[in-house]
Amino acid sequence: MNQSPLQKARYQYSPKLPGMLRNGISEICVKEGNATQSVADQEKIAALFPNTYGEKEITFEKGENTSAAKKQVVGVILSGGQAPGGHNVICGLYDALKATSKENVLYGFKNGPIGLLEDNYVEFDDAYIDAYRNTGGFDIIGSGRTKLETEEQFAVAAKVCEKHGITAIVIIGGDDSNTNAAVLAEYFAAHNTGVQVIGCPKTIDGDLKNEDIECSFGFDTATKTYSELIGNIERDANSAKKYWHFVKVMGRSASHVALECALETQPNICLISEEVAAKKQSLSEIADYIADAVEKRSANGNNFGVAIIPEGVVEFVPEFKALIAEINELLAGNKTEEFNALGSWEEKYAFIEKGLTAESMAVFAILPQTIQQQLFLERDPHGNVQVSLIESEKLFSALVADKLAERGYTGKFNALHHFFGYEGRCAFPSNFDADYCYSLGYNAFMLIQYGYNGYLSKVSNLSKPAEEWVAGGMPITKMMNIERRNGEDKPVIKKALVELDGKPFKYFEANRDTWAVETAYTYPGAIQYYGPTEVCDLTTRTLALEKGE
Ligand code: FBP
Repeated sequence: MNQSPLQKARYQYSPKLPGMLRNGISEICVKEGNATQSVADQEKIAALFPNTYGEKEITFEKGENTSAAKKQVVGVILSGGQAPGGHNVICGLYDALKATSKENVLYGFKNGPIGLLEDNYVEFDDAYIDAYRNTGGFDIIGSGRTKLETEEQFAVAAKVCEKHGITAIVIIGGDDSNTNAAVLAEYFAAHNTGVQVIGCPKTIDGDLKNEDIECSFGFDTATKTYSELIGNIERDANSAKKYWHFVKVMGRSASHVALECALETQPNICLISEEVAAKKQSLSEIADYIADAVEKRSANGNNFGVAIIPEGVVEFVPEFKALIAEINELLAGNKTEEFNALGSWEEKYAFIEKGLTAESMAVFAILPQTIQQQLFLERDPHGNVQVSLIESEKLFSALVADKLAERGYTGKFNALHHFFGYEGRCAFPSNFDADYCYSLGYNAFMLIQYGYNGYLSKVSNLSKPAEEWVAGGMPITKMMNIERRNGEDKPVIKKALVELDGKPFKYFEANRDTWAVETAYTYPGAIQYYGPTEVCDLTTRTLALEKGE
């Protein structure tokens, strides 16, 4: 394979471990803390996890390693969307495992959780691992979105583990995958399989975080990548002074990515979905808010701007949510065929008009026709509207154009559109993500070696230099509560949305009116892998603000 100069150089990078893990495997001891409780619904969660609930939080320290000598055969799985650093989790895991004993084995199950069920795997060796050190992507073994959640699947997983003599499974995934990791851990314990399960917190969305997990890996690199591009666009906008750029950024539901990019680049507008929901903002109100900025800037001679739109925002607009629910109902079952049989858009429109309530029709009517049609064309296998495919950046620029026209605005408003998502998911991990991920993997092996089951690999104190990071583990059940999912009460890890009373949002809120009117852009530039520490090892503004820095 032809390698870029950067890839060759990154092979030589040595990821930084937390100080307490730097003295070699024989010098890592464990300190047990207090017994834990789930964040809510304690009785219910305890009843669902009789074998793994209430375990102690643990921290690793420098000291004599007292773990039992045992051959470890570990299987690792990458689950869900790509996030920069996944390869380094596997590298850290492999290095710790081999440093403990050359006899230890690491298998990678291919293409996500399905690899475990289909017994589709690769056995890692030095050459294989070395080709992926400090690189982006999940192509080392591939990823997938199959969920490991049923008893039948767990039974198959147990058989596969037995066949290979597997002692532990490491699942690298987001909130859902780690929820399932906890359920699998409980199953393995209840069935005396002797197989441990350890999770690692992944997702660029940044929504797997809580009082124990300061951030999921990949968020740092992905937001730096988007922020670089947004900063470049801001500079272009400020040079040409003729376009308003509407930039949609990934993040299925929570707006952490949008908020971090706004903190990095100080755009004129950034919508925060959680605020839209809290204030029950309508599409019209949001369009008014953006149009106000367009008018004020135009009055100052600035016919340009940058607006960041979080991917999931439309689902947080109450009236839009109601519209989607009605459309799903309108086309349920064989009504889709009836709809599709209608010839022209006019006929379809009349069908829609007849089927929607007056409130939802009023919302539908103000949408640009391309968006109206998207709502009926893009359906998932269950026939539901695929909200994530709605081009919300185009939706909002069109609504703003309509608003301006209504107001009799005579200035200029030329919109351009962008979507940044996949561009950031497989970038070479920043030094932060390279170090954090390697540490998560290394640490996951220490949790295995010390016999823990149903734990999330935890590395904290992340806003400080890696030397001061704290390595340990937290029972996954501690992060769980009961939520209603598909009509059933389920134990799940609570998804972290942007907190409107949190410091990152408060900082943004305190500054955004100025940023809306003035041109206060900041240009983060490309991720730097080599150079001054204050440039290369810096983590996110979100984390710094959360830590009061
Ligand atoms: P994970 O939650 O699995 O990490 O994936 C996050 C994400 O990148 C979202 O930001 C995005 O909405 C989604 O995946 C896209 O999914 P897909 O890769 O299946 O198109």
